Amino acid sequence: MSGRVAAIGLMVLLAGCGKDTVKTAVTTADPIKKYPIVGIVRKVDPGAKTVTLRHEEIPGYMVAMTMPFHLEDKDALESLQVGDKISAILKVQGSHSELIQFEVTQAAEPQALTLDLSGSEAKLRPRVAKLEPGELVPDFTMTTQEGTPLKLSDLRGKVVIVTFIFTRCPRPEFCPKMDERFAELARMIASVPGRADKVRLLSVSFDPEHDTPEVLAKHAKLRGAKPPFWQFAVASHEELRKVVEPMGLTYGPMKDEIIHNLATSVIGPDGRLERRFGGSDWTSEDVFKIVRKLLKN
Ligand SMILES: [Cu+2]
Repeated sequence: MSGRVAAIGLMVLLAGCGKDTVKTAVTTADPIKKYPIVGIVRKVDPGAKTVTLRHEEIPGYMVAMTMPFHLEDKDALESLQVGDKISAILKVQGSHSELIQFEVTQAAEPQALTLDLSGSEAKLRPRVAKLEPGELVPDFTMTTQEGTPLKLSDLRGKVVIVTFIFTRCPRPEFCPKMDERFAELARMIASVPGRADKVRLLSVSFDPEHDTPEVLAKHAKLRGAKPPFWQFAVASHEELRKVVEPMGLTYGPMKDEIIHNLATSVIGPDGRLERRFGGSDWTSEDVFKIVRKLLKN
């Protein structure tokens, strides 16, 4: 009897702490942890309630990197600019995390302008770095897991799906997730005899310091990738510079910290961008549909 009274007492006590605390504290046994976070806004998605931050190391939690965070603060989501410096508290409970006490500590510099000479009159316009669908994807040279040089343009005539990874990636929702998606896609595409010949899956490492062809070959085998259909490759930083901005990839530096986002592109047989996916907010079915459409044309 006294035990039950104590339990009810505890619930009342918890109910007094605030709605959020009670809901999560009662439904899961995971403790709430809070970490101060500072970083720079790289992308804002008010619809998805996420802000992508390039953040500094979070001591005791994670190394510096660029990744999306959940943010409920509607005002902040609507007024944030890319380049804003922010500080917040990262509240983590089990697999759920979100930013609270979100504050802009320094507003972004005005957007970079570029001289546009394409029209009849020269004009200044905001720099557009990312490729739009229909635009030719710049060529670059890689080294495959077999140690062979490979240019993106060598794959002209095939539907090419490119993503960027590095094999040391510790975060399951990042590079390992891309590997998983590609494995699924590979299965879907190869389910019809002959179709795999018309498609190439390309996982390009941006970690040439570590991802040698030998390392990639081992990794590819673990992931069930069979070249040339699904090929792992690595490119130098100099070569990557040609495609990083157009393909929407952010990465580096690679010494003590790991910073990158996810960027996956579907390229048509004519070498033009069909569709670009940022983050992991897409499914293998999404890409498969596009591949089938491209193969019909
Ligand atoms: Cu990663």
